[in-house]
Amino acid sequence: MKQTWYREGVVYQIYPRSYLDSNHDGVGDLQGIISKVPYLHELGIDILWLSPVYQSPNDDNGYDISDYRAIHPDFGTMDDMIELIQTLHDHHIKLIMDLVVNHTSDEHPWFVASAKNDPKYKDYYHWKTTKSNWTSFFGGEAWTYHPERQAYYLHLFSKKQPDLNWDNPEVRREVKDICRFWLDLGVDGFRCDVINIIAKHNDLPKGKPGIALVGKEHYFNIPKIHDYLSELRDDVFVNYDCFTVGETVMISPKTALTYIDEDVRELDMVFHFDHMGADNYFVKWFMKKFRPINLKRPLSKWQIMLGERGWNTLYLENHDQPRSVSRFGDIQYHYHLATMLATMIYFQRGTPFIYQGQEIGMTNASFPTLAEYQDIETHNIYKTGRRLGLSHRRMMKKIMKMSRDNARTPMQWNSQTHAGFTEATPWLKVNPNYVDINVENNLKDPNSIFHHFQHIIRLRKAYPIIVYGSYADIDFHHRRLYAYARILNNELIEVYCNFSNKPLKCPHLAFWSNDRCLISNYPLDHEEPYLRPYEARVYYEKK
Ligand code: TEU
Repeated sequence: MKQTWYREGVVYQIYPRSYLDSNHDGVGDLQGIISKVPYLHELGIDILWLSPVYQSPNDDNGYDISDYRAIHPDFGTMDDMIELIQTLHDHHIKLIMDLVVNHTSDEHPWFVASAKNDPKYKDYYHWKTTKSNWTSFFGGEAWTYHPERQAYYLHLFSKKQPDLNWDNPEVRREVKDICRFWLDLGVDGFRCDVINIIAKHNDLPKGKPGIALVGKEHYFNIPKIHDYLSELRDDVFVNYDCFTVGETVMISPKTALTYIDEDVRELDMVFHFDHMGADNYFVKWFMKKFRPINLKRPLSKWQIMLGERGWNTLYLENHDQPRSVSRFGDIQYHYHLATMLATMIYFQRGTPFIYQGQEIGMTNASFPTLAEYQDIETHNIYKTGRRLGLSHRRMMKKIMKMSRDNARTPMQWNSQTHAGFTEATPWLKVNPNYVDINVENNLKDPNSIFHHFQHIIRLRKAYPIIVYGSYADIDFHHRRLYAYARILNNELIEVYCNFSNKPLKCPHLAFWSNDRCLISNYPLDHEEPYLRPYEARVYYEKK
């Protein structure tokens, strides 16, 4: 497979509201991020993905954009943005922006004009005089009546996020202009928000009745999406040294290849969500007990199915998902669990994505009262659940485990007030465990989670086999062991992870000697072929 910087690079995602507040208003900002570029450089990352910093009424924390070419004053100014790009590039770090173009804010001038039936903008969105039965990702109906236009408009997310009409060539022209604007400013690519649902069936017909996302068959991966994305690629992306990663919801590897196959390349890689279903029935609010096999099965499937045809993204967390250490194992083994999970995922084939705070093992905040949550999805789902007759207690249990705010609490820099994130009142409460779990402690301790992440990143740079080697499972049906091999020419890597809080007998280890071990999360002080709780080991051999 062709070698490219975005395959070899490690990406770090920043949720700007929660990174670092430099001007004491309780909200993270661009100057805060700029001051931490040396920290990112020390960690060793190559690419930064910035969640939205554009002008927005913040109904969905910036995923509702009202001006694609302006920075929200909460975050700073365009000059700050230019300074950030420059500072990152000076440290050899590239930048990708969040491209949110399935919808805009209802306060975007296009929508305001569209609602007035302005001839230029009237077809920028999806309008209907009668609503259908489609439901929204955030719970509730996907259509809202607009009195001015006397019609319903479609919104697959909140009612302040009307969906753009991609059938309109003017909408596509606007999106291309926005992409060029940012690429010309020096950004190196985009993370494309919910990109596999931007195309909608022409007539927006009635959806098949179901419990979640009624109407989805009329917009998930429908054929014309490929016309839109190939147009974007040919008219914009091929002219720049940039890359795109699509956020593609509910997608199989086979369908993913229709976007990312080497011969198609409408997108360079996609995020899938199959492994995010390891503790739920694919709608996160329908929770079930976590079983390692339910994480291993989808991860392995994607490794094998994409094979030499497509490129994987490797992630366990982002701003929409609960913290991985609170989800995928026994948190009593915090250090070993966090480092085992990182070893398990980042030695696979693909581009690693680290979400802010994951490198120090940040955990779910699990706030016990609804008022402590800010997220619109959390509040909407609470209302929907209560309307369906679920008790307050039951809903809070779900929210404490699955709310997106679990991953959005401020970054924990040190053990001072508000974790060093702000001197004001933070927009979302800090997780009280910041006293122990923070960057300062991690940097001091040579055996910290941070240093384990740093070590993995260095190894990925030193051993191309970790990036480009092929993948094969070892002992696939084992329920507590996740083991796999990577192979490139005459080189071999084997990864062994104990996904349990008990010692695990692992006869394979007998074939390896300690001096072949590249990285582990326990001292290598015993010869017995077993793995300790949440132990991870990686061996390397060149024939
Ligand atoms: O997320 C899309 C998406 O599928 C999520 O809404 C998901 O269903 C939910 O977060 C699971 O809890 C993207 C963004 O990442 C998210 O932050 C936005 O809210 C959403 O699009 C709308 O732009």
